[in-house]
Amino acid sequence: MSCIFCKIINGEIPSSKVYEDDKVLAFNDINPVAPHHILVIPKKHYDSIIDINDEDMGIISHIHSIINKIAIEKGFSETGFRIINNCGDDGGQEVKHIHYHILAGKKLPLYES
Ligand code: IU
Repeated sequence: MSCIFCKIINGEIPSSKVYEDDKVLAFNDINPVAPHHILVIPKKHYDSIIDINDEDMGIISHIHSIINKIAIEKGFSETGFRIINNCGDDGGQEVKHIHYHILAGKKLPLYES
């Protein structure tokens, strides 16, 4: 198993945990691009959204409910924040284990093209 995020999930590689339950893990990004930069990932490996079938799509709803929880707990819900899911090479996805970025703590620039 070579997936680096799977190794973070099973504790082979340490992470700065923000939240964990039986289905998801949230941790601080090692290379933050904003004052707060958190990644939320499912514990089950999927390369990207394209690999999640209708039956398993509930995990995306769960991830979003955890993003809400984190945003409220950390106060991002007051100031605003951004959720990003890069998908595939052209989408800028470097780690092929689906993950949602939460960016907060500054006024974020509008999208780059
Ligand atoms: P991307 O959407 O695949 O481009 O984002 C991958 C993110 O994973 C990126 O922000 C990295 O800094 C982050 N990351 C990490 O937090 N810990 C790691 O061990 C590795 C990447 I590799």
